Amino acid sequence: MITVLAGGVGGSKFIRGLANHTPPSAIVAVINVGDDEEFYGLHVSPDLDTVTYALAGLGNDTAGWGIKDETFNALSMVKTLGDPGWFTLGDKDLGTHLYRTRRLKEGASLSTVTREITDAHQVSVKIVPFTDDPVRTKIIGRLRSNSNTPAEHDQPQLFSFQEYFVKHHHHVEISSIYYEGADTASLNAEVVSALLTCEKIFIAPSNPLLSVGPMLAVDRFKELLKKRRESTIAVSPIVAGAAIKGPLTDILNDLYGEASALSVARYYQPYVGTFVVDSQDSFFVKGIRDLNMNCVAVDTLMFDKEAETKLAGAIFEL
Ligand code: FO1
Repeated sequence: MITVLAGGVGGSKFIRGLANHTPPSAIVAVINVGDDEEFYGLHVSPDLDTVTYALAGLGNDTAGWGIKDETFNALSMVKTLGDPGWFTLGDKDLGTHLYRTRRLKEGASLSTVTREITDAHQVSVKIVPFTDDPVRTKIIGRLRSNSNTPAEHDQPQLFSFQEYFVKHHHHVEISSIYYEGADTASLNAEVVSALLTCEKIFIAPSNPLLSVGPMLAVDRFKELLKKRRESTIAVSPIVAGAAIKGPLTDILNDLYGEASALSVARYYQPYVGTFVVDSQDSFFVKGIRDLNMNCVAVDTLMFDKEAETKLAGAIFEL
């Protein structure tokens, strides 16, 4: 059995590739909940949904989130009624949030509801939230002048993850990231046993600070990962100094002054025994080995399903 730690887009492609190399039921995908937020009174779990839809063959692969061939009739009605509607929820996707919200209100845990949803879609990869407790990524920073909205304040503001990522298109100069709720969150029993008993732990090429950071903010999770460092392999989400998708380049530059595979390796150093960089970054291999990590360079860009499978195969052989 293998455990994969992942967030949204980078995670779902990587997991899909792994499922072509090992029985999907032997994969436990431990997924981020830091992006979860309530919209229109409904609990939305973007990373859990992105991975579920991708593995169920329902995902909108172009956008990287939501359901393909979607309509947005309900959203246009709430906009007519005056709601800003900046978070685009499709009609079929709303069905997921209606179901999840009802079940949570009935007292079911997020992991129970996630299992009901994945069973209904016949997804055999075990997709579990890393915690059933509310851990939420908060961004503290200032709106960049080149964002779509003029800078509102000189002082840093607090944004929810989705305000930062979607409402402001991550045009925010980040001064810090805070994982609200991480100090009191407990891990799922399933997550603890997966981390302790699995053969290997793979960290998908997801955004380390936004997708794995919330998990590392929970002390118990950190402890468990440190115990399994030699069996843990991470794939760099930064290739040739740029993120494949999303705001990681800006975040690393804002927080660490550089955006490179090396800066990601440093972030993972206490938890990861082997770091995989893209072949374009092979000159970092020596510097990363000096961090007491194994390091290999392979083609990590998952531009199509074949590349996804190839990357997963290369990781399995390590
Ligand atoms: N990302 C956007 O950039 N714009 C959106 O309007 C948007 C809506 C949305 C609805 C449901 C969902 O599950 C994800 C959605 N995302 C949207 C992506 C979301 O912001 C994720 O958190 C990111 O993919 C990062 O993981």
